[in-house]
Order: sequence, then C-alpha cells, then structure tokens
Amino acid sequence: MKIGINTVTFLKEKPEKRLELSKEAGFEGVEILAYPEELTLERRSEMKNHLRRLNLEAMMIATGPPIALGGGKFCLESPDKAVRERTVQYVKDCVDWATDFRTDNIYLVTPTNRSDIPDSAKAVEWLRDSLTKACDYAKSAGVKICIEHSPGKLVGEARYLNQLIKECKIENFGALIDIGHLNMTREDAMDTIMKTDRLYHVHFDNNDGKNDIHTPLDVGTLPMSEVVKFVKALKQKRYDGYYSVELLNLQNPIKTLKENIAILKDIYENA
Ligand SMILES: [Mn+2]
Repeated sequence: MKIGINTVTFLKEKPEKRLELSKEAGFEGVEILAYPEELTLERRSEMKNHLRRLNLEAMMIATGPPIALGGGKFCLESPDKAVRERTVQYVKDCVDWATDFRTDNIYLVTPTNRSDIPDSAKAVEWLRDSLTKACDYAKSAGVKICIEHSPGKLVGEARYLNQLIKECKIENFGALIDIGHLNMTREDAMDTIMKTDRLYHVHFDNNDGKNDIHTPLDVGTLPMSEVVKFVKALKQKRYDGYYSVELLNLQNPIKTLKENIAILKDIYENA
C-alpha cells in the first residue's frame, strides 16, 4: 500500500514547506494543491526539484480547496457560461500540470450548495457538459479525472456520484470516495466501495457526523470498524492507488499524521 497526504493540511505554508512537512511525517506521495499562482512554469520547476530531492511522488492534482474555497471563481455547474468556460480552462491547465508532475490523476468538487440550486436537472446538464470537455482534453494526455462527493453540495452522496458516473459514460471520469464524507451522509463504507466502478482515489478523515472537520481517524463518530471495512473493500476491489490522509486544524501535525499512518498500516495489514 502507498500512503499519501492531501497537503491541504499545510495550506498556510508555502508549497515547498508543504512538501518538506509531508516528507517529515512519513508520506510517500502528495496531492499538489492546484492554485494557479503557485504553479507557474518556474515554480513548478522548483517544486519538481524539491520533490526529487525529498523522494516524494506527486500523486494527484487537488482542486478541492481552490474550487471549494475560491468564492465562486471556479464552478463546473455554474449557471454563468463565462464561469463554466473559465473552469473548463482551469481543469485543462490542471491536466497540463498533472503531465508536468508525472501524475495521471486530478480531482474536482462541485461547490454549489444543493439548497441553492433551483433546477438540479439543469445544473447536472451544465456539469456534464463541462466534464465532457475537460475529460476529452484529459484523455488525449492520458489523464483521468474524478469528482469527490461533498455533503450538501450538488454531488453530495457517493451513491449520487456513482449514478452520475454511470450516466455520463465518460471513460476517464471516476470517483474519489472520502470516508469522512460517508460518515456525514450515513452511507455504508464497504457497500460504497463495492458499488464504485471507477475508483480513482480515496481520502481518510473523521468528523462529528455533522461538520466536515477532517479530524484524525481515531477522533470522531466514524467508528474504527467502518475504516476496517472500507480498507477490506479496497483490498477486495484490488484498488492500487494511494491511501490519502486528509486532516485539518492539527495542533501537533507531524505527530498526529505519523499516528494516522500507523493506524492505516495496521488496519491494512490485518484487514
Ligand atoms: Mn476529501
């Protein structure tokens, strides 16, 4: 198994520092946060050198934080055509960055609250149209794109995400399943993994069942037995991607991340 980290844990640090701290905590792979201003040609070159020196792999281009916290700048399902076009171009840029970092994986989120959507059929149509364009560009580069289900958003439940994947019929479009999000939408961890056809990535985190607070695996209402079942399902499905840890607001990040790596390794060996 390969264990990685969503570097959003170190969002407040400079990109190079995020990599150093990830290495210090013991990870093999990192999700690169897709902030355009941080990924100019020159800065990418510096980051790639840094990754090489640290012997770290870039395993994912992560647009979760830039899209979800971007104040509406990027949105694949926006009613505003200009926003959708800007977002498709942004995802195309992510494809180029993925190629440059030698990863074949990008994840996206749908930032619109479901309660703010008057016509969800229309929103899904826009989402599908944007995805088709982005995935078409990605396909020619050998890159795959996944959506992460986020509670309360247009793509909220994992079952809804899997239905969307089936309906879209885009061959390089798949799922990122976040076990903490399953805890909030009350979806079964094992069942979800077994029913996901194109599983491109997974996130590990916990929470109080109501707020998406990304606490360590042993802190929250998600029982460890569900994490065990989730890992069992991943092994059964022969998932060979990264096990990615995604934690926020840590008091003692290195110590806590090391503990979470140990928890995951222990579960994996015994599952
Ligand atoms: Mn996540």
